[in-house]
Amino acid sequence: MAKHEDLPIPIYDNLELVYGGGSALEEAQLRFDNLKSKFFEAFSHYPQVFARSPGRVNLIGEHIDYEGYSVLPMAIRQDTIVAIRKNDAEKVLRIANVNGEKYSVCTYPADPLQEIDLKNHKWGHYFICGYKGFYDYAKLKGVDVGEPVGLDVLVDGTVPTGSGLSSSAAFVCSSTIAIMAAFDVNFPKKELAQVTCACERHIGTQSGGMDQAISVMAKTGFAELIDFNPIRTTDVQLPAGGTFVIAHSLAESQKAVTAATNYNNRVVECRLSSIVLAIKLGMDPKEAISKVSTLSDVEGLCVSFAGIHNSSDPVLAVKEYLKEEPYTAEEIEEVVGEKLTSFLGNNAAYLEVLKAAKQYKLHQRAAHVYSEAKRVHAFKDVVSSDLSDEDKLKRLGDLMNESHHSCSVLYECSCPELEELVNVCRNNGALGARLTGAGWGGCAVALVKENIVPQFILNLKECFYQSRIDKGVIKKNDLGLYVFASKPSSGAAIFKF
Ligand code: NG1
Ligand code: MG
Repeated sequence: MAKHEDLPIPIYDNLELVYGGGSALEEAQLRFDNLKSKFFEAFSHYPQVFARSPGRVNLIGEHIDYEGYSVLPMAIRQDTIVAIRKNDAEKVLRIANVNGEKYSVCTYPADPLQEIDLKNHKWGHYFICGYKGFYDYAKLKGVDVGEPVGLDVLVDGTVPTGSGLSSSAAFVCSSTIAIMAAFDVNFPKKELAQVTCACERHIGTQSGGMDQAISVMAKTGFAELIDFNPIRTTDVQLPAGGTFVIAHSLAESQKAVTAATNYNNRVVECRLSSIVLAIKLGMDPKEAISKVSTLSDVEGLCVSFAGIHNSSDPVLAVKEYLKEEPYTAEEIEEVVGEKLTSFLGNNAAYLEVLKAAKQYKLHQRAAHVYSEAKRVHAFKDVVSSDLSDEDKLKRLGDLMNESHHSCSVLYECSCPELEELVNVCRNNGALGARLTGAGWGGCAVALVKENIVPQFILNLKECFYQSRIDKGVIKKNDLGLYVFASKPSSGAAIFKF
């Protein structure tokens, strides 16, 4: 039997298999009906096909996907649906949103080679990421999709934006898959995960592949351990009696806009720490620059380090060889024997980071990555151990707390609102709580015993959200959008009715 990740995206003629039954199904039906009629209003014809792809919550393994390490997310029920139709009349891409007040129509030429205007951020840019990705990939596979044509597109997203739940990946993946379906082609899931990861980088963030992988490959009822290079998934059945509650800190993190000082800055710091560490562990500087790009590339070298220290633990190598005080650019250049701009300069996003950065915290970032990578495997091991469910949940909670501490102190990707929220979760009975996604705002995820979930959510409302409702930050009626329990949901799908 073909493996799940080798299969193409499923094509359905009804909503049940994705949205289940009851009120969730009714809600989905309303969304699709609304998409259809608004599509007709906007473009005077009906959509040809729909694609949906979900957001995700990362349970553990933060900021390590781009360093080549495994992560453990699950898909959530909130998703992005893209309705699409080819339009031969004009070579224009028209991208509209059901929430037209917040997201006005974006138009682009039907040109797969167009560059995205990063200085002028628009929500429609994410569709263009998928558009470019589709054409790149079709070319790579030798699939003839003919001359570019116009596309009419209408988007409906329910993943809260800037919240660490991967609204961006849900949008990029559903766009790529919708375009693919409009051209009547379909590719294996694991290849699509790769394509969508690469094409989302057109938006400027030098991200790893976690979000797209889970959005494309998720299965109902399971979290997934995702390995990279090549992308593989392993189903993880979470212990009974525990529920993940997602809660928004109400600080929005606009990653595409703050990339140079936040997300991409950390990517560069990791790159630099991997090169410096490799050199300290005996690699020739020229070789290190050309061969080492992630901290996982260096892990093997720690085996020779083991000869002296009787341990191949990369965390110990970091302690031994990377000083705790931040490095200046000059200090790194002295170790490497080359200017930072000369070996990172071919990447425009990296250059922006170098311009903005005053110093580089190599020790702290590497210590986070190596310890977080271990926690992911510890999490998986606990799940498959023969401990009681009760003990498993307790251990998983501890690992989540340790992960948060590392993100907050070593990686410095938390913020005051997230710190407050994580503490409120723990003080109200969560077994563990941590920021999820890139951080600097967005959501926390808490592991909570199933039987206390309703009370837990009420307590969060009282202790964290009420003061913000009083100040008018959010509306009382919208609370359900900001704090909710989530079960592992299914991955991307195509609908043809
Ligand atoms: P969010 O913040 O959910 O977009 C980002 C990256 C991931 C991963 C996490 C941190 C993108 C598309 N995704 O997720 O690849 O690095 O941060 O673990 O930038
Ligand atoms: Mg994102």
